[in-house]
Amino acid sequence: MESPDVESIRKDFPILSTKTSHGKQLVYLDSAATSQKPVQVIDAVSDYYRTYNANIHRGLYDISARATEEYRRSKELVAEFISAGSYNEIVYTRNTTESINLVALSWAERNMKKGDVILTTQMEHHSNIVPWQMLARRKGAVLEYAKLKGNAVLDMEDYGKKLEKRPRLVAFTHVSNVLGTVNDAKKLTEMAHDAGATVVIDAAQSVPHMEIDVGRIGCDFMAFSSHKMLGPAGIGVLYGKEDILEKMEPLFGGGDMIRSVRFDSCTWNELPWKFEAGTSNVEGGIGLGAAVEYLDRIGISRIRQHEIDMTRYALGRLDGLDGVAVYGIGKKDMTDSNRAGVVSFNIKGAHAHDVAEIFNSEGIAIRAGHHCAMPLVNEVLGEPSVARMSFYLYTKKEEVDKAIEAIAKVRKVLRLEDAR
Ligand code: C6P
Repeated sequence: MESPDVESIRKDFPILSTKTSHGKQLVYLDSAATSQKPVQVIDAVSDYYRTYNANIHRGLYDISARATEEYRRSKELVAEFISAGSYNEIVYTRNTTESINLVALSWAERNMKKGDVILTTQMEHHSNIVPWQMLARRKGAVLEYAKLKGNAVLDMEDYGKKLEKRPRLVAFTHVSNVLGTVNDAKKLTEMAHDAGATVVIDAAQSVPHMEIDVGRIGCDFMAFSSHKMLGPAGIGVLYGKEDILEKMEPLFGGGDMIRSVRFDSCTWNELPWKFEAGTSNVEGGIGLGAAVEYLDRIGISRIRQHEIDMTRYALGRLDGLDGVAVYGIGKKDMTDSNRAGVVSFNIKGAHAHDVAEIFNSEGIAIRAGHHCAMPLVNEVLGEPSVARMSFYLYTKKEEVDKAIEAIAKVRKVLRLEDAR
């Protein structure tokens, strides 16, 4: 597949030509935390504020009608992007976290009871652990974690064994934000359905980076965030199968989510509006729509291929570096389908926070810490923290090279030569 033209893509991202406080060219290797935004998204939000800022679903005048139409259109774009049946299945929330909590507080609250099992995995972000722990506490349900194999991939045998407990709900991440491991979402979903479970997929790290077809995967719910896919922060998506969303109760009550209200009763609005109480994040929706159009124009499969290339290149350059531990699937086991553009590492003798600070002095933005996956980082990998670089459509090989050079600088500054 033809690679995207990274140099011309980079011209769309104003931030990538800025310098950091150290006078260095910004090298942004933290797209798993949040992506940068192209001018097309910035302009779409600015255009809304400048030319048709109005509340939606309310005004009987031109600019409100236009805002309403653009907001609705963004849902159509998102629905098409993940091959949902229609935009009725696209509920806007604040982020992935809120989307998962919506499932926990609405669907699970009504459909789960004492003793029911919730199955998740050991490679989850806190967003896909804490809501289930809270639910388990409220309901007296039991939370189980499928183990990892070789600290890198899901142990399918253990997953299968835990499914024998016939969980009511299975919640797993499509891509780990620490290991970069890509789970086989379709297979995990099929197995969970065979065991009678409802399936929630945390797709925060997959929807921005790879082709997603919710119909093919077959999941019941999928959660993701706009800010990780070139769109604005403060808006996220909960995809839900229409028949399931229809049966669910709204989480919040108020304006816009109702059809009619009397002093003694009310009825709900149709999907997806029944889950969106109060004034919406209109600019967020419009920006997300522009982000999806941008991703579509470049082509998500080409973006995925570029990230595979960057990841292979980074793993190759890290391979064999003295005193550097790399987490997740290694270079020799990496295939075109099992790893995403997230590479976590540690330098022996250096705390990951020191590593990130020294990288910063070179203008390189990476993340260090537990990455909101404390059970995975602390209890499975046995590390207090890890450093992480992550890639996107605008990442260049030269930037990976700079990161590799920065590793040498870390060793020099911290005088680690003797620690080999
Ligand atoms: N991970 C990272 O640096 P929100 O914050 O709701 O937009 O996304 C939460 C979330 C859920 N699942 C996965 C797999 C994630 O990676 C994230 C966000 C960021 O890794 C911030 S902690």
